Amino acid sequence: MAKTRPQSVPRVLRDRGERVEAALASLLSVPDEPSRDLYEAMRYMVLGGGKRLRPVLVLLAAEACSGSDEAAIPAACAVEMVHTYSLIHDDLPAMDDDALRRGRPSCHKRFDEATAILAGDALLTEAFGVLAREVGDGETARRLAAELAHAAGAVGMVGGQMADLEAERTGRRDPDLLQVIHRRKTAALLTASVVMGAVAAAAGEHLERSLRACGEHLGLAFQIADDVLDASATTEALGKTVGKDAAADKLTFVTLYGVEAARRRARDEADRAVDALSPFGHEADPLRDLARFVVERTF
Ligand code: GRG
Repeated sequence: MAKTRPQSVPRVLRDRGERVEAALASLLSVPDEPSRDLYEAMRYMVLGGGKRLRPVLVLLAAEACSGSDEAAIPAACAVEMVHTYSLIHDDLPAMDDDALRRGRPSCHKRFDEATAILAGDALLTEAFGVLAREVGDGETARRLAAELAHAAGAVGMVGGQMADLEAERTGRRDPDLLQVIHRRKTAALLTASVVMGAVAAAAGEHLERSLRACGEHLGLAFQIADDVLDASATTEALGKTVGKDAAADKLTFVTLYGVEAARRRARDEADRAVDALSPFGHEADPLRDLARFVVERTF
């Protein structure tokens, strides 16, 4: 029998991404009540493009553990809601002050600042509502919520954003600080994505530990590649403003080590992410391919 050809990564992202998008559209249907504008803003950002990397990681990690997509979909949606909230708030004038996101006007430009703040708040809250309502088993829902809260909060993404702002204010240039910022601000949520896939699939401690290690390396690889793209890609290709790191003299792998060294480090982290998947068989191949893709991507 002819061997089935593996799907290319962009196709995996598109197929699984569409599944997640359909679930998100249904979870965020617009109610017939006064807060319609709020839902419009939430839907504008959540359903407005994006690579869907984090929710697809949830699904691929679950598949690597022989779990079903169906069981992992609520976790995938919750992660994408938290990620989208972070993008909305990151674009605000008090943060990165960016007018473009996912190839369209950012949320506060399309609506207004107050609506954007509230849309972000509502998405963050709704993410935990989805886990509480849509995950059948109570203990699994509790573990998913704990993992997501840890990754998104003060010791994770929000803490990383704070450290990033402080580095900008103080002008501190320190490789250790850079690692802390990248691990918290970006890698924490990517790590949570693969761990949540394992939890949704009831994979057990051993596989969960391997996926956590994979996520930590993949998360760092992703952010270093993002630093490289900011210095080398176009605004059209990325759908967000490029060249901001150099303009603001931000602390990144590129501003600290240069583009070529940053590329090498990103590839090294991606290799480590793949190595961490050694306990898995072929069912983890899409995850391995995605880890490699993260550093070779052009968007
Ligand atoms: C709470 C006021 C307040 C603000 C929070 C949490 C936060 C602000 C910011 C989070 C930090 C952040 C946005 C990190 C950037 C990580 C990153 C590279 C995002 C881009 O991810 P992609 O490329 O985006 O996967 P798409 O659009 O494809 O989903």
